[in-house]
Amino acid sequence: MGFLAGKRILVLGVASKLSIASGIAAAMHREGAELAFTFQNEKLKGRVIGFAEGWDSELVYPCDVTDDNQISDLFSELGKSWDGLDGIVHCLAYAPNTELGGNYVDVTTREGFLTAHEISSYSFVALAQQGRKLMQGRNGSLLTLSYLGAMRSLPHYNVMGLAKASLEANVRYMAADLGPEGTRVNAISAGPIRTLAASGIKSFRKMLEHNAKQTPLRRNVTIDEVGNSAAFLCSDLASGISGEILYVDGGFNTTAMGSLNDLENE
Ligand code: NAD
Ligand code: 0WE
Repeated sequence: MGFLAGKRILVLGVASKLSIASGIAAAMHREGAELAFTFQNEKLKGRVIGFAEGWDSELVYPCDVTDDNQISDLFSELGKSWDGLDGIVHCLAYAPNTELGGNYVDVTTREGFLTAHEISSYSFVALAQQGRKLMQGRNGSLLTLSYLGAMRSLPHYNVMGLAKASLEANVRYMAADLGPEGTRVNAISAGPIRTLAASGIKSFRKMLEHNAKQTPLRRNVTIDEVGNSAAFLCSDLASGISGEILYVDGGFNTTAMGSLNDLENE
């Protein structure tokens, strides 16, 4: 029996087979969880329904997180099929493309800043608020996805770094408030992975190469590795973990100088 047997988990953020949310869903399905999914827009609806079928789920709902009504409708619809919910996986982020390239101080706009924070951070607490009743008293767990750009500056990540910093603080405040009713709240800070969200980013291929070379494990991580850690964090195996940011990055964040191999011509 899998370590998520009997758990009902809602996964937001599946857009393609490369999505981190897809790696998470696959691992959770393997471990016996029952899953439900959302799609951002009509363009993605058919695709998400198809993926859900592959993970034995017919529970697929619209949810653009910029729309309060879609968030509340999501949980009232889900409540018709499930009398309780054990987990919510928040696997989405967005900043306008024009914010993610060039000099941070020059390119950042009020509107881009607000959009990035609304979609990438506010949405996590908004979902917790609306999902709270279904999750109460089940020792459930909320999980979101972050990136090292929350803690350190790096080229082009720009306002998304601020939004991830906000998201990580969100994890700690939500953990403090939901802990007394048994709900845990955590984040995975994943290393860079080629997904749709990464495809439009300038020099992403170069960043992946650099990152692999400077990482203790000398490679980038996969959505399956993030998926396994996510399944663990949402399971009772992680019953003592809340308010935590778990790095799944091959150790990249732990070094100050990953490797000199390139310079020493080893
Ligand atoms: P992805 O493109 O596969 O997923 C991004 C998802 O965000 C899509 O499903 C999209 O529909 C959804 N989304 C965007 N705006 C939305 C909105 N308004 N309402 C609802 N959904 C919306 O890319 P991914 O890399 O799998 O990203 C998932 C998460 O992982 C993000 O939080 C991202 O910041 C994080 N992350 C990614 C990497 C990486 O290198 N790919 C590394 C660390 C963390
Ligand atoms: O969080 C992310 C990416 C999130 C993202 C991606 C896009 C591309 C398309 C948010 N908004 C948008 N908006 C779009 O229009 N990552 C952790 C992946 C990522 O993105 C980077 C990175 C890494 C790593 C951008 C610059 C530098 C590094």
